[in-house]
Amino acid sequence: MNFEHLLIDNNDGIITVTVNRPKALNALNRQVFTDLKNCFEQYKGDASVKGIIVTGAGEKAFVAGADIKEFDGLDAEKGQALSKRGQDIFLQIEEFDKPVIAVVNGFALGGGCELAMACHFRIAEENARFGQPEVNLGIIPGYAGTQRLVRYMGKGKALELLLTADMIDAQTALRYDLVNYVLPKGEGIPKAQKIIAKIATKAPIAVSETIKLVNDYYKSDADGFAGESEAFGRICDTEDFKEGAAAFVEKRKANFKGK
Ligand code: DAK
Repeated sequence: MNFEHLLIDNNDGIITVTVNRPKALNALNRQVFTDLKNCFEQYKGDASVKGIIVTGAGEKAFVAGADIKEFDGLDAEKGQALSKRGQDIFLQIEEFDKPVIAVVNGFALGGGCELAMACHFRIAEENARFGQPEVNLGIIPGYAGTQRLVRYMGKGKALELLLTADMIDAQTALRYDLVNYVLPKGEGIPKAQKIIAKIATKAPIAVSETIKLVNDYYKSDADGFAGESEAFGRICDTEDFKEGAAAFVEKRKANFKGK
């Protein structure tokens, strides 16, 4: 499938999705959302896919926010519907069954920071800048920024960023637990590829159940402890569990099949 604003690279099952509107600093217009939705739908359940890296095209930006030039003509009803649509698409990313890593290679502002936060974790390159500047525009985050920012850095730091609209640099994002690594420019994608390749050697069902359970931690209606026990039971019935245990005893590498 071709996408208007996404570049796709498939490197032995590690998919790099590059938001490609560099002249607008990769701002998220409606078509980018549609492309992201179709892209994650296409790869979900594809056994050949090991994981997805999300990044931005050009030298300056990961994604500099929602496309401000599309804000005209919004009213309460349209605004709520658009917010829900964006949240649902970002949830689709968060609930993807393989690892999704954001490589933040420049500005990640507003919707861009929200996109990065929907990924399972984040690698920042040195020029990364994070912020939720919505209050400058008279709005609030609409793609779950008020929720996910608090999860990563806690209430005090999140509120300071949300209310001041200040940007933080990559090192501060590391201190705030928003990113896992800060690397020199150009080293983010190789690092993400290495992590995804490592995860791809593990049992796929165990990986997808773990992602789901960790996501459940943040859902008020999910009983994570019960969910873990149920998933553990299901996993005991898998061929991969038998293979993993047998490989350990036989002192060899496990050959997992995702069954
Ligand atoms: N939208 C559209 N165009 C953008 C853009 C954006 N968010 N950010 C940058 N651009 C465009 C600029 O207009 C400029 O285009 P031309 O003028 O050349 O045509 C080009 O990208 C290069 O930008 P600059 O010339 O400004 O580049 P600088 O290096 O000087 O500055 C900057 C970089 C990132 C500091 C600056 O571009 C900037 O402040 N950009 C805006 C950042 C921002 O405020 N982003 C929006 C955050 S609020 C919603 C739900 C959620 C949201 C909205 C609605 N609904 C449910 C309806 C979320 C809102 C946000 O994301």
